[in-house]
Amino acid sequence: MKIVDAKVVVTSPGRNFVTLKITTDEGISGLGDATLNGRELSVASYLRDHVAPLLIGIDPHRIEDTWQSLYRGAYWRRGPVTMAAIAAVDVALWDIKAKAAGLPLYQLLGGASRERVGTYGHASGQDIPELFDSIRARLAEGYPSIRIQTGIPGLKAVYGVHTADHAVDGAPIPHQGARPLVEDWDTSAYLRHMPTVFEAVRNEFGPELPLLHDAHHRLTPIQAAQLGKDLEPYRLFWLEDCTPAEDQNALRLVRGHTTTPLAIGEVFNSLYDYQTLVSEKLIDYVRSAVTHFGGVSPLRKLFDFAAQHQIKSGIHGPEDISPVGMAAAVHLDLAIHNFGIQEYSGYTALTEEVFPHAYTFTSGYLHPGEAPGIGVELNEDLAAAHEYKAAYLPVNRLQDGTVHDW
Ligand code: GCO
Ligand code: MG
Repeated sequence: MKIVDAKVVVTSPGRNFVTLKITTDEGISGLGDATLNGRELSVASYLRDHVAPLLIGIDPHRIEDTWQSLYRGAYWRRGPVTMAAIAAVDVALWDIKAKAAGLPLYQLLGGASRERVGTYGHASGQDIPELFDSIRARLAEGYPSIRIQTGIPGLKAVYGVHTADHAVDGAPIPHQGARPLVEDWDTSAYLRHMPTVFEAVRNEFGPELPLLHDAHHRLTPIQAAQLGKDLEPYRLFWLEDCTPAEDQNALRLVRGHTTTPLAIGEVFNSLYDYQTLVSEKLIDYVRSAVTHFGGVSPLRKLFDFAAQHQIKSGIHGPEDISPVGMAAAVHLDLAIHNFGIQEYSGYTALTEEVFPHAYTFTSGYLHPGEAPGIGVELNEDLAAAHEYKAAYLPVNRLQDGTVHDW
């Protein structure tokens, strides 16, 4: 079999998605997700201008060799743009291999290790009553675990909370326009407020509901240690991205002070970003997405490395991973032994129409389905009818105007 075409499709059925479609001389084609929120066209160019020409004529079955040649052959290593592009190639080749074998991808990854994939959904509110309503809505949808985010008294717009500019579940929709939205931040107010939120939620919903929270990279190590300690009575499933993720050493200090489980890694794009974190057991969950980590091949290696240290998976699954990237994630989730949880907040009806898929979401649990490959199609006509729209993620500033991590 030989690759005869590699085409990049950029579409915006509500938000932007970048999809790679690889076609072979035997008529089998594969899809990969290359969406990098707020920087979509850079990945599209990297793929179109630098990667697609290298794919023509090669044997699509040689997944590892292709991955290594794209990674090592560029000389310039890692980075979100490069690794999202390589991820799209890797997933499209796995899709082709599994279709050629007539099997769903999870069978090629070792087969099912469980019956279904547990998820967490997003609940948020400007205040506690609104948060309670949102938690009740997620529970009614069947979610077994829930991430909670709230507004902070005195702040106008906070990450993860429903406002006019955020989706109903609190997932950030990049601001469509020439400049990013500016949000505001006050770490002391946040650190005072969050324990009161968890106390209220535990009082209302009891001790058993698994609760998660995302600090979105905003704390120093000592602040994160304090928050972890303050939240210990409420037994979180995880505290996510408590410090800016690129500083692996910061987690030593946090870990030394708290038993609150820690999750990190949605912005990582290579196994090397996890070397210290995993080998020193500084975290409990690895958060990388197939789409931003170079694909199924390297993410499988990360999970096997993490398993040796009793660390579990928690694949990043926001709405800015397309259904193609989500499907690849669900195949991995079903196959690996050290599965932890899958983030899932669903898609708009139009996105579902652009990407019809075999995976199912039933009462809080995902299953990849039995269609050969990753089980996702691309409706190219509908995709073409919804053109790319320039969009930015917000920028975060302290009240004196200083830029802070968003
Ligand atoms: C999450 C993430 C997302 C990111 C988004 C950025 O835990 O789901 O933090 O909400 O902010 O993916 O594009
Ligand atoms: Mg996050």
